[in-house]
This record gives sequence, structure tokens and C-alpha cells, in this order.
Amino acid sequence: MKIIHTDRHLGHSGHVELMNGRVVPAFEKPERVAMILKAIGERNLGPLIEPTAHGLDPVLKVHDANYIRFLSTAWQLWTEDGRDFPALPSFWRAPGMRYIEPETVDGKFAHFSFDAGCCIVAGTWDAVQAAADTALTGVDLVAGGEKTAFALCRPPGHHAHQATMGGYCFVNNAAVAAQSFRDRGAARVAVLDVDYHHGNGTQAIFYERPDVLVCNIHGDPRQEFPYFLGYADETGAGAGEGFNANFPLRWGTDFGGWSAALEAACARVEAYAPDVVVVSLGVDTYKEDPISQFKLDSPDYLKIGARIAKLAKPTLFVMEGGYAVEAIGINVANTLEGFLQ
Ligand code: Q9C
Ligand code: ZN
Repeated sequence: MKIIHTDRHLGHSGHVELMNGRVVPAFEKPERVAMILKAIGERNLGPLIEPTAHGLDPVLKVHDANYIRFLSTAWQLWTEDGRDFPALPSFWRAPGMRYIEPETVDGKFAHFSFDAGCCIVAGTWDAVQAAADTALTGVDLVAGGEKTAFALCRPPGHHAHQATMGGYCFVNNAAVAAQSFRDRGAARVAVLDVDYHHGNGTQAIFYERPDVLVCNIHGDPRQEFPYFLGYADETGAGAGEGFNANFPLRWGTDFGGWSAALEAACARVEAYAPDVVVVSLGVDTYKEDPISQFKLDSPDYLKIGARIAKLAKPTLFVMEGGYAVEAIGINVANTLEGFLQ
């Protein structure tokens, strides 16, 4: 399996987030990728290849132009006022307020974000573009006939909406990939999101469309971020009714409960008969994850990979979350190895 990777993610570093009301170093950090590369190398899972440049057109098929313009200029706007430290929003819109893009930098950060999880530094935009190119290069490989590929995207993407960043995500790499598969001739694409957190952005982007099935297994939003999407009664709308499936699970869920949800999600994917599957691969379901509350253990990821392989579809893995840096490489490599066996 080819692994698509570039060191351009390293520019997105030295950033911060809010944890329990305090400013702390970001959990979503470059060391995550280093550990994944180390484990992949030790297992000989496949060659590393560099992403190729795809430009912004495929990104603009799922994101608003005003939002992408903001992302591309945010650091400049932040620093031209003399701020030489990482950029964070500290205002947000409440329901009932106007949807208007303000002129000033703090107003724009408020307009285009839903939390303080998307800190922007000098190298963030380049890393975000590189992550989208990484996913799109994976699409090239799988649309070109490879059975599978792993897009080692960083930063992750599944929390990003059409015009909103949040949850460490700026551009929705998996959604960009799913749309690109459609544009390259796939009639039906299934997104299977196994990250601990609900993939609210991916769900929202495809919610009214029947051509992309979105299935999510995640922490119950009554307890867990992103809180306001990911409930079981969200089944799609309009032409997309019936093409969204959520499997929320309570804090403390172990592999017994989690794998039952995976089986149900895989049954939905099989009934849909997609041409291709995009897996939003987060391993923050791991028992030692510092911000998550499920109880999966490292050997469980071999079984997850094997169950996804049983779908017997061309499959693009897109990296999402996972913050237990010591184990993230083992857990990702186990998933891919379980798939390949
Ligand atoms: N500051 C992904 O896994 N809230 N994103 C964390 C601690 C946001 C996770 C609370 C979690 C976002 C891609
Ligand atoms: Zn996550």
C-alpha cells in the first residue's frame, strides 16, 4: 500500500489550544506523524510517496471561496497588527445572529470557526494545502486502479465544514477526496468515519446528497465534542435522506460495543454498494488517548482493518485524529496491516 506523505505538515507546529480553560500546547502535533512513519517503516507496509500539487479547485468544490481566502490570509491578517504569537479565536456566533463576514481579523476568526481548536501559525496554510494534496494524491492512486492507499494527512479534516474550521481541522481532506472520486467517475462513494469524534464537517457537507453515504462511529454528542451534531436521528435531508448514519456510543465503550457499531456501519456500506470507500481513520478510540473516553486496545485495530477489507472495495484511508503519541503508530500500522492481510 502506498503511503502519501510530505514533511510540509511540520510548519503547523508550536500552536496551542484551550484545555479545561487553560492555554496548553496543542495535542494535534507533528510528533504524531513521526510515530506513524516509524511504525509503518518497521512493518514494511508500503513505500512513501510525495503528494503532487492539485491546486485549490478540488478544495473549492467542498469549501466556500471566502473561507479558503480567509485560511490563506489569516496569518498575515493576524500579524500585520503586530501580533507575533499563534492566532486563536475568542468570539463565536450565537444562534439568531447574522451570518456576515466582518472586516477585522478577530471578526473573521469568529465568523469562520466554531471552537478554539484551530490555532493558526505561519506554516499552517501550507500544511493545510499539503494535507489536501495528500488526500487528492491518494484519490489519484485508487481511481487509477490501486486497491488501497494511505493519505497521511496532517492537520486532520473531518470537523471542518464548508466554511468553518474547528476541532484541529481546516480543510476537510476526506470530503475533498470523496468529492474528487465523484468527479473522476465514481457514482457512489461511502465515507466510513471511525475517529473517536463525530465527523460533523463531513456529515454536513454531504447531508443533502444521496451520492455520498456518510457513516460515523463516535462518542455520544450528549457527552462529547462536537456536542451539537452526531445524534442517531440525523439520517440525511432532502435528496440525502437515508444516506447518513450515526452510531453514537457512551464514554467507556470497549471493543465489544464498538465493534458491534462497526458491524452495523459496514452493513450500511455494503447495502449502499459504493464504488469506493474513504475511511476517516482516527485512532483516538484508544484506551490511553489523552482527550478521549473509549477503551480500544492496540490489537483491536488489526480487527478493524480486517473488517474494512471485508467490504472488498477500493479503499482510501485518510488520517484524522489520535493523540496518544506513544501508541499512535502501532494503532495506525495495525489497522493497515489488518486490512492488508
Ligand atoms: N482541548 C480530531 O480528532 N476538543 N479532533 C478537545 C481538549 C476538540 C479532535 C478538547 C477535539 C478535536 C480530528
Ligand atoms: Zn478525533
